[in-house]
Amino acid sequence: MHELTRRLAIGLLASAGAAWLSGCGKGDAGGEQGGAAGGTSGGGAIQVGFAQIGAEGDWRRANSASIQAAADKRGIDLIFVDAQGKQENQIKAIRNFIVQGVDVIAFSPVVETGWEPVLREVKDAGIPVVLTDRVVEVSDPDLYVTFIGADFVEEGRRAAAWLAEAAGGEARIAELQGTPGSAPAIDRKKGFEEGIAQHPGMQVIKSQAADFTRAKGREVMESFLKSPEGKEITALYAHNDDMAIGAIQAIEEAGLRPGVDIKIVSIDGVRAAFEAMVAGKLNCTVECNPLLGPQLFDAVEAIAAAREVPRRVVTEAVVFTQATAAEDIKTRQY
Ligand code: GYE
Repeated sequence: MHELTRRLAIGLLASAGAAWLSGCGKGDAGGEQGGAAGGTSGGGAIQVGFAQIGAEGDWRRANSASIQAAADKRGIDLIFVDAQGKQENQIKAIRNFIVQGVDVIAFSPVVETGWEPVLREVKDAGIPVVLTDRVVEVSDPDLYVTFIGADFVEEGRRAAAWLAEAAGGEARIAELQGTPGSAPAIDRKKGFEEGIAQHPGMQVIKSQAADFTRAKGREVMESFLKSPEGKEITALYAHNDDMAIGAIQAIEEAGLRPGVDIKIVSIDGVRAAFEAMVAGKLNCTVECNPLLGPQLFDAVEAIAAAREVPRRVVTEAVVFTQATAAEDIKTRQY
């Protein structure tokens, strides 16, 4: 067991994290096989394995850049894996991190379910887990230390509240959902439905997954517009900006004016959304901050120093509209 692992072990035993070490020690699972990677971390730097979902859009790219920059700045030895949108790749990466004997494993789970077996292996190896951006659904709360990310249900509620106000409580809505089974798709749908439930004149008449990408957003919106109900659509709610931007193209191709004939609200607050608002094509975006690197490594460093870590760190949701977009864009960081 190298120095940091030992400190971690002592720290965790002294805190609520003791459960991780109840099985075999970390050294048993990965110590000997850790090879060069284990040695690096033994030199003093904290070694973190991060399994990213992929690079599906602007939000995700900003999120990855933030994590890599924060690791660099703090001298964290980061092993960053891009799982290309596949849960099986994330699970593979996590298993490799166990073999490498990293100090902390962090990841953004592509979907909510199906993590219990691999997280048990991580727990048995005595490695603490930090979730960023998306949460997992597990029966054992000790399978991760903390979850850092936004309240997606609240984002959905805010999108609904903005639309209800802007549309005077009357709208025939098309919804573009995120990746099926992902926390943001499930929760943003739920929050939005809650929000419009108070307005009988607001109804979702079309709803389909478009995987958080521009290409899919465009394709699905095109099919919505061509469907029998297409002409009735007065508003679009997209679970992220990228899908809204793809949909804007489909709306223009159909000879309609996005932002005017169809009011559009989406979530993320990426630069391209502000550009679309300045151009009058997107009406509103609810910010979901992807710059989670500093908070992730605050948690990692606290775990390594055996300090208390909050179970949940929530990032704020701010609503931005066309009214201030030209000013706001000047200070956007992503
Ligand atoms: O909204 C979307 C990305 O999990 C909050 O994932 C994240 C979402 C984000 O693909 O753009």
